[in-house]
Amino acid sequence: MPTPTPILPDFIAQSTTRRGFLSRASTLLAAVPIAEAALAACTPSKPDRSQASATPDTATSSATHLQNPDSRLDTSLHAGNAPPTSGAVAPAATPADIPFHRYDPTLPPLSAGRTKHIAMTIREAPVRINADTVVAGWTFDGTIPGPIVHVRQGDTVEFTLTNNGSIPHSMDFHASQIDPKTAFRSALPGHSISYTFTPRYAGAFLYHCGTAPVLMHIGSGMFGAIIVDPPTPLAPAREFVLIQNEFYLARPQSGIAAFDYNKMLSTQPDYVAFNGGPGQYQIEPIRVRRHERVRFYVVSAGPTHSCAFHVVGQQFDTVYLGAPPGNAIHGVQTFDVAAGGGMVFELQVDVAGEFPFVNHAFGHGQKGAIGVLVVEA
Ligand SMILES: [Cu+2]
Repeated sequence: MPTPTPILPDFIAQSTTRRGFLSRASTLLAAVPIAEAALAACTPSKPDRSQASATPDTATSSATHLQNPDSRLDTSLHAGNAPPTSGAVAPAATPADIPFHRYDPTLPPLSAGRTKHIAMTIREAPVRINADTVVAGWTFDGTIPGPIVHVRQGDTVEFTLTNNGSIPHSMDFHASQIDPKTAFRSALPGHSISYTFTPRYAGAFLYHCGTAPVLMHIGSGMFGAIIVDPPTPLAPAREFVLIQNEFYLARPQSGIAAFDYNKMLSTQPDYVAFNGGPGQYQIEPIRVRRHERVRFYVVSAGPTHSCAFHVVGQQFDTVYLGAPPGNAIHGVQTFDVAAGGGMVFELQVDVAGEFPFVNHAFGHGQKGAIGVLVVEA
């Protein structure tokens, strides 16, 4: 285990209001290089061009003059200015009181109407990822991953992000095609940003915080999936979303593990998980019935590794390489979903049994990227 290092909660109390943040900022930045790096990455050297064309922030002050951060700063950090360890914030909490919540993998139904109003709130929250481990998450809506978003190709998605955290954050929807400097700009604590997009392609897409260092923000829990249906619905199926991610953890302080940025750079995770809980679907499997069509939307959040998705004892009758229903290939044993990518897998099981679904890159499967599909007669 690494040498323990200071965690931000030593400097940040429970309050995450903008006023509280600003009053603490100078002390915080003097003591915590990574927070400084994150803030510096989000502070423009020129006036914010996004103000002219983007939906204005809901709060008004000079603090709103933010521009999209530049993820090239990841490289500069690696080159010599790497932070000591974690950039995560461990909120005040008693780990024993934090229950484990199984992340429901079921694709939520489409809501009515062609305009989808999606709102998320960024919160620093302790999250239990298994029986032994509570992490100091940076979250969308308090969970890792954030909520599953389900829309249709051609919908108008009106998105609002409210930052109740202590440093700037942002949102990058891979289902959008949009000017990232405008839409994916960072929101300071206490502020909101809004933008609108129309998904042009169906499929399984990642969303994530895009504030630099992106590695740290995704690595600290800021990711999720947006599922886009094609105009003509696919065949009826039991539909599940699996988002793979890695956890790189520092030694727990008071029972809560912060995230370890240098470990993220090393790309050797402590855990790899589907939907934020290593092995959670071994403990409580996904259940379907014989002959039901099963559709997995598999998204690799990373921050670094891909997912060689495989179901033991089965083959996928269909894998969509791109937007379904096109680009289908058939009779597939394993297919790799790249970090930052998403793909759609289908199978139909005609025998009852227990079928593990795994990342067949077993160094990652062994670290928790494994679950069980129970097929009942
Ligand atoms: Cu973030």
